[in-house]
Amino acid sequence: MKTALGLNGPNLNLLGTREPAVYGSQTLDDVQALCAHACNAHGFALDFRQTNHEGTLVDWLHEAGQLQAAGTLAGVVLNAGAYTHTSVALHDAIKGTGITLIELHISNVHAREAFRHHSYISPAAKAVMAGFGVNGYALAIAGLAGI
Ligand code: CA2
Repeated sequence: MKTALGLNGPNLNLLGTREPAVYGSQTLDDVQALCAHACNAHGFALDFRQTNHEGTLVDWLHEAGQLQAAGTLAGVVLNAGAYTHTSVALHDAIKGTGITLIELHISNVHAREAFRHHSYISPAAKAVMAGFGVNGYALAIAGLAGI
């Protein structure tokens, strides 16, 4: 069975506690349950994580690269949070590992502040998903199943 890796960056542990108009009212635990359901439907195992640290995300992307090399990675769904807009290190890690990765945003970043319009992740990603709320995670997992 292949593994889908759900990686979440800074402040996403706050989901469901503030800014419900932007991010909805579901918690990250709810999102994990939603992803587990989607993975079950598509025959994937789920590995779901969150960190507030950029280097930890880089380490996890390298881990994903090892799974990909072993043929056991379905793909990565990455919500890099604000690091999306700042991190050359994440860009390089995705490029360097050659992993299949979907960039995900809960909100439609293009309808928000200008500083959220640029992504260092997009040029290295297979696909980009934004604006579907937390249900976008399930849609992204379905997308991995179709690749
Ligand atoms: O829309 C998304 O998923 C974002 O990746 C979320 C990031 C933001 O910096 C990106 O521009 C778009 C922020 C995640 C912080 O999430 C919070 C949730 C509830 C309360 C406070 C922050």
